[in-house]
Amino acid sequence: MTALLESFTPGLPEKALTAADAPARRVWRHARVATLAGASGWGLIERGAIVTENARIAWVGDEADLPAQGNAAVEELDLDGALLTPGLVDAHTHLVYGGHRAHEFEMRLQGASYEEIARAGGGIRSTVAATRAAGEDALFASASARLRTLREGGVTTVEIKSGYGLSFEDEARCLRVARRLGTTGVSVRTTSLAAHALPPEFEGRADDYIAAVCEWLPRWHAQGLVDAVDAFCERIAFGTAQVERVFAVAKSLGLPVKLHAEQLSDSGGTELAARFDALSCDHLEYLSDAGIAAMRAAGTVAMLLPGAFHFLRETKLPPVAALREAGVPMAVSTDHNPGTSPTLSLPLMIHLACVDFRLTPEEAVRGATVHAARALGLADRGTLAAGRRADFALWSLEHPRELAYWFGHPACRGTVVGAAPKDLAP
Ligand code: DI6
Ligand code: FE
Repeated sequence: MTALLESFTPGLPEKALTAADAPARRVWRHARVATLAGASGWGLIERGAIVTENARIAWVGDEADLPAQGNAAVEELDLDGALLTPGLVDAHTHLVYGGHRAHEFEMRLQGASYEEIARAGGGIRSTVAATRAAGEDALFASASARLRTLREGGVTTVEIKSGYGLSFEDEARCLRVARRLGTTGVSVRTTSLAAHALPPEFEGRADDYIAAVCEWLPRWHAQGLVDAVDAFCERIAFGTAQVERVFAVAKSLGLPVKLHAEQLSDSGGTELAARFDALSCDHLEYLSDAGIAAMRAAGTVAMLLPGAFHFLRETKLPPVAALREAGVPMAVSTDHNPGTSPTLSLPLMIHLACVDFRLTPEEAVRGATVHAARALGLADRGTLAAGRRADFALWSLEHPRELAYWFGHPACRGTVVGAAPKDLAP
């Protein structure tokens, strides 16, 4: 039996075992497994084991009940008592961009508001300028370093939005970079967020910009660059009528939609998104009761982003108790971006979701696994059960509630994506 946690050390290049050098079937023994497979509870198996066939889970249960493996070539891996959870899913990031905005952070600490900085031409627009100036390889290099940090925090699936190019070619470049990031050991879903802000060349012509986005979307889609469509519905960005035009094109292409909604004000975006059966509505600090009812009826996930709440020193809380009461599933993600949430730790967001938003540890961990997967429309991950993808995170923890308890230092020992180990550390 291979002592897995000794055979993969951090800092080495990827040691992903490929189909060519590994048997199709693996038995992962000696782990404390939190499956999250039921409707509630951790699904904890104290002395657990998992059998994988190629990239999927074939069996999960108590090691004492492990089915006989017959004569098939099987690789046995000893997980040394680590806690094993579903790989974390970061379902809302803006990972591809040039530069950073530390100077605006200082301005805000001096009292300037996010909206004031945006209206004065800073904010998203300053990142657009830096992104346009960066070549594809430079964007890939900076984003892949960030992605590696996310992965070191247990992330095995990440959604990556465009939205800092804001022209046909600049958005396409960012989406190509996002696709390429999917070859580095994390599953990637791409989202077009061309309707993020008005680029300077369209100043005063927001409707013309939206018309351009509606023309560009089918072309990005034809290039295989887009899995979903997002927009920023806000008084400093686009109104519901403009977002509706973009969503209509998404629908005609068969692409699911999601929306940055009610982050700085109640703009009614949630109701619009629900009419388009949105996968998720994101942020939601200013969400109304009508918005909650619309999400509930549409089965839309409430995507909570405590990093942006913290970084903007927001005081208005998203209506978590009402969402819980309505049975709207709540997801938790990083919203990694240079303007409002420059964090690369999803476990830290789990902690903040508990302390600031009052989620229970179990809700927050489900929010970063099961419900985040649902927010991406992915039914094949987020829990550990037969038939699901073999995407795991391994932790030096005794109980999954500790994912919410410790904060600011990673306990992740490595990840497994599609049954292939990634940098597992002793
Ligand atoms: N809401 C956000 O929090 C980010 N985008 C958005 O629509 C912020 C993006 C930025 O400031 O660069
Ligand atoms: Fe965002």
